[in-house]
Amino acid sequence: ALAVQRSLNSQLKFPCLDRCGKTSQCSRLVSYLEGQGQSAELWRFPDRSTSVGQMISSYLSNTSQLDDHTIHLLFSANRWEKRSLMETKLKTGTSLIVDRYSYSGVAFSSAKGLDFEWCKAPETGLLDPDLVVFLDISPEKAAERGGYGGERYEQIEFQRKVAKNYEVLRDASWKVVDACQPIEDVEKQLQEIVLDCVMSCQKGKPFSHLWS
Ligand code: 2DT
Repeated sequence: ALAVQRSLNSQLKFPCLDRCGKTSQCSRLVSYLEGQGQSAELWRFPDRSTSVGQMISSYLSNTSQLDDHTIHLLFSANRWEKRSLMETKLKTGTSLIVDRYSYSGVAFSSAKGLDFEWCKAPETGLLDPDLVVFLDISPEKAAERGGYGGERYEQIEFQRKVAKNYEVLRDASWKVVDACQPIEDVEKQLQEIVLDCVMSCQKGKPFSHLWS
């Protein structure tokens, strides 16, 4: 039964370095899917609207300090608190375009020196995306794009470590799109990849869970 209900939806994840353009591409994708007659929603992590999300937000803006393990678990908790809603949306036929997910959680926290497997552990059991798209940009190119903002992590040395961790996490199923191309080209490629995924999910596919 799950597979049948699952037949109308898909969830797609975008882990990336900062300033690769993922946030605007994600919202363009939602509009595109809607234009194709699909029900779609834009989600992002961290979801700063919850009380856990507010703790994360003040940490990111350097308003509060937290132990590296503690903030890692909060990022994870922020996904867990949305997990059942995520499942409900997917089961009722809405595709979710998710701006960052567990991959960012692992890539960023392990860039601080936390053990890679320890970082993966709390993500175990969250829904596995049907598609992961990596918008590829070098930390140097990303920094040239108007520079990094004032948030924690927006520093080139740190982003280099994050980029290395994404390489470790990346498997053959990830779609990699060159984020240095003109915005319209990136957009076209994403549309193709994503529509393809949404269509193939309509044929019916059971939920799977991290880390499969
Ligand atoms: P945005 O700039 O996309 O709002 O991200 N991050 C994100 C983590 O360290 N762990 C996580 O689990 C997630 C989802 C990446 C805010 C910053 O938060 C980092 C950049």
